[in-house]
Amino acid sequence: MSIIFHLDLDAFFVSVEEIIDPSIKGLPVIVGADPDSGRGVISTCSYAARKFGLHSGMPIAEAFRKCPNGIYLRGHMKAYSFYSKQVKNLLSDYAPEIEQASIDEFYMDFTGTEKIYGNHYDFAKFLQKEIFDKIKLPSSIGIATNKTIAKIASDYRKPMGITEVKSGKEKDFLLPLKISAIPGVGKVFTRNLHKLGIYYVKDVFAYSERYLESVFGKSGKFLWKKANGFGKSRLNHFYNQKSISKERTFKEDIYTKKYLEKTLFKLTEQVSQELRNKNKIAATISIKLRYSDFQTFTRSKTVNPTNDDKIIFDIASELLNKMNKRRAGIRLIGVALSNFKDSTDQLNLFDNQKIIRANMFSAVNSIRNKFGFTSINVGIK
Ligand code: TTP
Ligand code: MG
Repeated sequence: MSIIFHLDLDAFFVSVEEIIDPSIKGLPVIVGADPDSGRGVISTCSYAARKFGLHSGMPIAEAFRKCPNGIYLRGHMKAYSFYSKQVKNLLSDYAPEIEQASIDEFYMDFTGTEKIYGNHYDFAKFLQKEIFDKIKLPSSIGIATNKTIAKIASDYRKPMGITEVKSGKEKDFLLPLKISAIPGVGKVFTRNLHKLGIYYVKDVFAYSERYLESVFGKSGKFLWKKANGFGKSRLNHFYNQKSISKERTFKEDIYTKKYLEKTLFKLTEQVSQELRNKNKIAATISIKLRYSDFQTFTRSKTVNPTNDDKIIFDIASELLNKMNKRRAGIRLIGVALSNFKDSTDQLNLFDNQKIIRANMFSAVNSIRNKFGFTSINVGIK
């Protein structure tokens, strides 16, 4: 049985703004678009602002009507990334395995750690206090046997909450919750579920799995599984220590395919270089895309293990083309390599082409290690 913690920072952007300017603590603070512009939405707002009915994604003009005396800030993206890294570093000191799921949320696998850290609830309290004392950020933690329940649990009692759902109690915990508490059940799905009289998780059981699937397809099946307390326990390898990853956040949303491919090319060059420095070859190539509305997707492909820039880039761009079907702008792109083997396993001695490429890359590596990454460019297109 697994033990997964999900830690989510409370009102994250606002909490960072409160570190930058402590005089705004406790006030209705809104980070997002400029209300004078009349366009754009709230990124997030303080709990004091939430009392006025404000929330992430609300049009800024509506927010201003509801809360004209709020403090409206545009935000400091660099500071948010900096604090996010601080939190990750601190958690990495304790968590054997960690997956960062967004800028302010982390899954950690603490299976089998009771002997080292004591009971899970007290340890979660300790972690929460460490982050608050050392980084000055409030957070909430959910503890459960899988990722889905842990995420729902971290959201259950916010801010500065800790919720533990013991093994076997998953369904009891879920039944009284609103259907929208299930991650992935968005606005439109919620509205459609209301039409069937499904307002709470317990209402799902008025219908059979087959019926829900017949009405909603895959989403119906997904809903049934989640309502029954099922979820994954394995952390996503995109972020764990057994992978090499690089990502880039754009200042402006990107719509041009060419520019995305160029960025992807640079990133694959960098991860491949790091891979070769470690004398490894990787079998799994993953890419990650975040759209302007913060929806984030990853996709992976497993192939014959390689450390060859060209092969890695070709697979990464194939994944990109398969994935990028939406019209929305792209805010972030990332690439990760995982599933490593030692590079000595790789070469078939009779494969001359491979040996030539391997020798070339080894030469490129030593030049780059000596003179810096940009000292040499390898054309692979
Ligand atoms: P959340 O964790 O969803 O929100 P939060 O941390 O502000 O508040 P909570 O206490 O409920 O966890 O998102 C983390 C950050 O991501 C948030 O501070 C701002 C940003 N964000 C957006 O920019 N737009 C959005 O629509 C959402 C949901 C978040
Ligand atoms: Mg949060």
